Amino acid sequence: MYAQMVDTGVQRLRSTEELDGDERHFQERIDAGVRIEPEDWMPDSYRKTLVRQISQHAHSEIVGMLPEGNWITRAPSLLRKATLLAKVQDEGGHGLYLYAAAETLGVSRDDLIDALHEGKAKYSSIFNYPTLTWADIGAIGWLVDGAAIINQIPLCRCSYGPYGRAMVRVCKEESFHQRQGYDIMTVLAQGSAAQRRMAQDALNRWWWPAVMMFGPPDTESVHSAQSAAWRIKLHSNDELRQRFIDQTVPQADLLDLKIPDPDLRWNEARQSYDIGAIDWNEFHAVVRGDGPCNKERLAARRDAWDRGAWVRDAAAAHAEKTTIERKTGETR
Ligand code: BYC
Repeated sequence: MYAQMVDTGVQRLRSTEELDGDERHFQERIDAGVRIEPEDWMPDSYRKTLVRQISQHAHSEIVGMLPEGNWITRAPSLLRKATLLAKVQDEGGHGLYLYAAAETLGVSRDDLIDALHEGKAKYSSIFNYPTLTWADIGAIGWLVDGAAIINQIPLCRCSYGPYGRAMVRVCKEESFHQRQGYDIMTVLAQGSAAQRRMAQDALNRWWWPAVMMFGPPDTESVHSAQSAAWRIKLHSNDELRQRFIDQTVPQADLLDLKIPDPDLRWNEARQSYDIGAIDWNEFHAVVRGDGPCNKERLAARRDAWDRGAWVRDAAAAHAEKTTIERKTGETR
């Protein structure tokens, strides 16, 4: 089973009329568009749902540093290297805002990170694919950050204050990331025949995983109904996926690259693109841990954690020393 590893306690969606007391008052506040803040009363299942989603999101940001980090030493110019370094650093920052937002719900960052390292927590399927060429860095910025923006702009207006506020800054940075990716693709697409082939190959490999990033189809999305009622989700997985496709196909046309889907067609009646069948078996396999790079990604995260132990120890010792100095007025 690929879903509900975390039991959020939601059995079925109940209407406002079926709720009473605190729960009813809570739902009425949500329905009125009032933001929920950490000190407000909230149902335990709302808290658990947010911890699940925000921590998965945080893990995705820091695991997402790995495929791109792989190219920092091999970026083709100093400018590209500096830009990629800044982007990867931004993703680390996004992870930090999100872990901090999760902590406002009463969980500890150490516990969340342990769950990631023990393979109990999910992170986005997209980061289990390899970055084989420089064009993959362009494709990630263009497609993956492009998809992230479409998913995250509505989250800026979600019902939980700290999550929504974190998303405002994240989205601004993601739009810079998307542009740097599209710029890499533009240069390659206008370059030599070998560079054009490289750009097309990256699009071929990243297109379907990016389409899958939005999660299972609405008919199989176990959390959507309750998360929509709580205004954690403002649009369904399929709605956002369609928005991504409609936005991205013209961008591929502009690059004169071909989306790897023989069934892709403009649907005049719907004013949207129709696409071919998505291979959900591949999605489920990647989420289960059987993607091309799942093991490598977790091993890299555990290794980074172990090798960073001295930094955490030094920071803790420094904090302890300055607290004592502040209390006693003595310099040690
Ligand atoms: N990969 O009922 P559903 C980034 C799981 S960071 C893995 O629809 P929900 C970036 C889902 O967790 C991108 N698992 O769930 C970073 C659930 O399993 P559990 C990350 C997935 O939560 C660096 C089950 O499938 N963005 O962009 O209502 C560099 C059923 O799904 C995936 C976020 O995290 C997936 N793709 O909706 C560049 C955004 N999809 O928990 C870029 C915040 C679904 O029951 N998250 N699952 O075990 C969300 O918006 C929602 O959580 C989702 C899923 C739309 C992803």
